Amino acid sequence: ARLGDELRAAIGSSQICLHFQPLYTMPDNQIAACEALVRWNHPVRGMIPPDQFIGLAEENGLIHELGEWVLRAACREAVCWPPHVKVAVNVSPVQFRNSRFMAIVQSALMEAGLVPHRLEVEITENIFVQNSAVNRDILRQLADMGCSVVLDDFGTGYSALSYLRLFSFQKIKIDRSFVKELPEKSASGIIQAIVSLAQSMDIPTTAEGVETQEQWARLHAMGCSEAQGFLLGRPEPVAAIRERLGVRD
Ligand code: G
Ligand code: G
Ligand code: MN
Ligand code: NA
Repeated sequence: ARLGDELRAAIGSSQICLHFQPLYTMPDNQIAACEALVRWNHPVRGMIPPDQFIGLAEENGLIHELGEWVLRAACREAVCWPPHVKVAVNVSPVQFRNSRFMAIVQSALMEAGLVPHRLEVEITENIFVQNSAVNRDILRQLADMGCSVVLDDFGTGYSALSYLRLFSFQKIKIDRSFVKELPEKSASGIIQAIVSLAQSMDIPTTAEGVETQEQWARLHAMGCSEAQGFLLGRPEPVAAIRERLGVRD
């Protein structure tokens, strides 16, 4: 409960900030997008990683406030970047339960002056677990607005393949747990199957967690569209990502 109270106070303060990690096109290595990853620099505990407070925020409802802050801050940052670079924002399925969710997205874009096609909304497969009619409707509305809807961490969650047909996605991110095992044979098989499935639906794929040149080469050979990972770029603070993008202040 204490950490929850501290999180409530931290949202909107300088303790919470965004880092960004680039997604590179394959094979020509251009930055296609940067993913916003939230950070909590706690005055006593130091840097708390998101997997230690996103779950808490989902439980106590603070994810609505935190998620709205992330969305607005990410859109404001992205307007400073070259216009071909998109911004990817992780959205918790819990945020979809807020009836104001679509209004918040629209307002974040408007306020920042960011065109909708520069926003990629990353959602995990957990989205399929509850209330799929409502969720499907929200994904459809996001896509109709011009945003990209991205299925994150694909292959780890609850998704049946049929969901890929029922929901519309503009991109699929292959979970890093598979990429990590490359070139091991069963991981190769799974990745190849995901890429082929996505290609058959005209959906591009991003491989997450690319750490070695060999992994990169294999993913390219398998037809992956984008790569993200420590080989290419770690999550970095705003100033570093601007420098990477050649933004002059
Ligand atoms: O940043 P890190 O590399 O440690 O991310 C760990 C996890 O936290 C990832 O699964 C990522 O998707 C999630 N995460 C990071 N930032 C956000 C955010 O702003 N909102 C949500 N819902 N999840 C996030
Ligand atoms: O689930 P999501 O993809 O949103 O999570 C992003 C998380 O993955 C962040 O915590 C980020 O630091 C981490 N990450 C990004 N690239 C790599 C990588 O190449 N290797 C490892 N081990 N983690 C990575
Ligand atoms: Mn993500
Ligand atoms: Na992911």
